[in-house]
Amino acid sequence: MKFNRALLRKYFIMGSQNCHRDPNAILEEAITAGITAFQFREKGAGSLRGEAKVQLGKELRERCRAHHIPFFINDNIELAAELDADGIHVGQDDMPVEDVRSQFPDKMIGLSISTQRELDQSPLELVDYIGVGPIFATSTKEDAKQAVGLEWIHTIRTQFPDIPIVAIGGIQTENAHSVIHAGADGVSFITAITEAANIKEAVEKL
Ligand code: TZP
Ligand code: MG
Repeated sequence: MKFNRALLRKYFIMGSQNCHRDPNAILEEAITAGITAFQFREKGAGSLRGEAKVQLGKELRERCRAHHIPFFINDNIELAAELDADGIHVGQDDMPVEDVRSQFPDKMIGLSISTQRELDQSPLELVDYIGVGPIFATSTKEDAKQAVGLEWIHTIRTQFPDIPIVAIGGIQTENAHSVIHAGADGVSFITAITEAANIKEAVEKL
């Protein structure tokens, strides 16, 4: 699948540890409601391991394939290969982007950027998009850094007018538009959907 910045607009991230009910049902509802990309992030307290993780990944992967929704894997290179993911998202402490790109010349690659130093030192020419944040405070990621605020999006956009940017961290229906207004191509979110009373309404507002 070829990268297109429009796919960043409503980028849903989820693992079973984020779900109070069947992850397959949540993803199906989110797809029907209009998400533009999905990332499988099975990680942290309560997450699945081993074969159970692979099995859930396969189910979610096939669900995305059936609806032509790009399927990303967080971090895990082996799993991205095994599930034939469309893309992979890596953080600054994961496998170096150079290695990910040489292993996956044709997959979409996203890289997290939280500081000016990371922005200056990362091989941006090798990635399809950058994930920036946490924009707002979040308790979803156990080791999340301090919130960087909307200004950070504006700062990056000024330095790199064309780079595809998806923002993350504390993004909810009420603040998503401020993020787009600040210059992001899209918003990524976990609890805005996994905790939503009405997924259809939430995706529409995001
Ligand atoms: N990376 C930075 S913040 C975050 C990740 C994975 C968690 C985002 O979760 P939420 O519920 O959308 O704030
Ligand atoms: Mg990581």
